[in-house]
Amino acid sequence: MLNLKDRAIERVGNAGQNSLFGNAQDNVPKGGAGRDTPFGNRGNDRLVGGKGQDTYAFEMQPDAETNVDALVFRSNDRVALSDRFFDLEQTNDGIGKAFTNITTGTIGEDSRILYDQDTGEVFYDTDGSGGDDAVLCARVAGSSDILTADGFFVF
Ligand SMILES: [Ca+2]
Ligand SMILES: [Ca+2]
Ligand SMILES: [Ca+2]
Repeated sequence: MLNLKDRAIERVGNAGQNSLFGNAQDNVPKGGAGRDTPFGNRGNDRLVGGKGQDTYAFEMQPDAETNVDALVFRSNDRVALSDRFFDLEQTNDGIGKAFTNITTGTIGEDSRILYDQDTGEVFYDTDGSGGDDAVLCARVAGSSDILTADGFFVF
């Protein structure tokens, strides 16, 4: 494990499995080869998994101004959502009905994670089709692969 909490510098993993921790600044953790888990922490981070099946962790309070991370996705990468800040249930199908692709689908009462396929934006919506606004959490960059419910899990 590389623990890199101190400064807003680039964090770089090696060929093994790395957990890379950012801090409250805007960080660019880079996993390199291997199955990595970049954690941005607060700040508008750029998370780069690199080669291998990587996991992008959403482990802090969503905030559309101070915590929107760019996820440099490659195919088969996944997103992990902390149950401290995301009120979601793990299902056999990732997060199941809580996931809605708003480019192709309609927001329902169970929708929590909204994905705009055209812009790559990912939002958290605490009440789906209810009146509360969705909060921008991340932008997916680097892959034209389309996110689906089973690309997410809760931890
Ligand atoms: Ca962040
Ligand atoms: Ca950060
Ligand atoms: Ca990697």
